[in-house]
Amino acid sequence: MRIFSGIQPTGAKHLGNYIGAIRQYVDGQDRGDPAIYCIVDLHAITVPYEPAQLRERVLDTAATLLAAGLDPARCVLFRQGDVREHSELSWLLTSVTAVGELNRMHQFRDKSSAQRELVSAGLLFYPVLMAADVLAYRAHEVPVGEDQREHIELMREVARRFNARFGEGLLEVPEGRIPTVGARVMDLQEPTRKMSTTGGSAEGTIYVLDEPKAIEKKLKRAVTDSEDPFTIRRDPATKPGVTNLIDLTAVARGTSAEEVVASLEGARGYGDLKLAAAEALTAMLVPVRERYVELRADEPALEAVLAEGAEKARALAAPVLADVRAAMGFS
Ligand code: AQP
Repeated sequence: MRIFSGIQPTGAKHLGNYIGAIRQYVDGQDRGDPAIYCIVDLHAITVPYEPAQLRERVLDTAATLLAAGLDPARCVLFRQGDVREHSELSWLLTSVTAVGELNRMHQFRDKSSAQRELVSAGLLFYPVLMAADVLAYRAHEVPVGEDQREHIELMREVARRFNARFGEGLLEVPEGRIPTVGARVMDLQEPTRKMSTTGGSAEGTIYVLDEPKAIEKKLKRAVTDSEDPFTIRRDPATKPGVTNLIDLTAVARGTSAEEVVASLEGARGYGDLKLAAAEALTAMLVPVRERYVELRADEPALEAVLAEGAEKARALAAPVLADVRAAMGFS
C-alpha cells in the first residue's frame, strides 16, 4: 500500500494540520510501502509569497514534521520543487481536466475572492498539481483533513479519465483517508469555521509550536455557548464550540468523545472542559515543540534529509512518468 500526502510550507502549522494530517502521516509510516510525504513549495506560489521566506518555511515545516515523529528511515520526506516529475505530470493531466470542474472547487472560490491584486492561474490549477503529486507515485491512499475531500474526488476523476483515454491501469485511482475524529478542527473563536492558516482568527488558532501559556490562554477564551444550565455534550449543529473542545480533548488524550464527556460529569461549568482541553493539548504538543527547537537549529541536517528524500521520490516517480509519456505519444 503506497501512501502519499502533501503539506504546504506555511511555516507555523496549526492544530488542524496536526490532527487532520500530520498525526495520520506518523501512523502511516508503518503501514505505507512506502509512505511518501511532500512539502509542497510549488503549491505555495499560487498566492502572494516572499521568495526569501520560502526556503525558511520549507525548513520550518520539515522540522515540524520530524519533531512530530516522521522518521526519514521509515518514510520518504522531500520538497516538491526538487522532483520535476510533479510539474511535468501536472501539465500532462491538464489534457483530461475540465476547466468547469476547477472553477467549481470551494478552495478556489474562497481563495480567489480573497485576492486583492491578482488571481493567479496557479490557484485555479492547484488541484491538478495536487492530483499529479499523488498520481506520480501510483499512491493508493491519501491522508488529509475533511477540507480536501473535494480535491480528492477531482483527482480520482482525473485518474479515471486519463486511464479511459490512454490505457486502463496506467494511473492508480487513490482513496482519501479522512480521520473519524478531528477531520475538521474548528476555529476557537468562530467554531462554525475550520481552523485555518489564512482564513481564521489569531486568537482562535492554536499553533503546534505555541507555548503552553498561549495554548491555555486561547482555550480559556474559546467561544462555547449560553445554554442554561450548561451541558457538556457533543452536538455539532447547536453546540459547535463545546463539540470542538470535546473532540480536541479526545484526540489529544487518545480516547473517545464519550469518555471525555463522562470524565467531566461533575464539571462546574465550561471552564472545566477548557481546562481539560488545555491539559491534554499541552501534553500532546510540548514534546513536539521541544524536539522542533533542536531540529530546526541544524539546517544542513534538514537539507540532507530533504535531498535524500527527493532522490528516493524521483526513483519512484520516474518510471510512472515514463509510462505516461509513452502512452500519450511522447518520445
Ligand atoms: N481545520 C482543519 N482540520 C483538520 N484538518 C485540516 N487541515 C487543514 N486545516 C484543517 C489539513 O491539513 C493538511 C495540510 O494543509 P495545507 O497543506 O493546505 O496547509 P495550510 O494551507 O497551511 O492549511 P490550511 O489551514 O488548510 O490553509 P488555508 O485554510 O489557508 O487554505 C491537509 O490535509 C488539510 O486537509
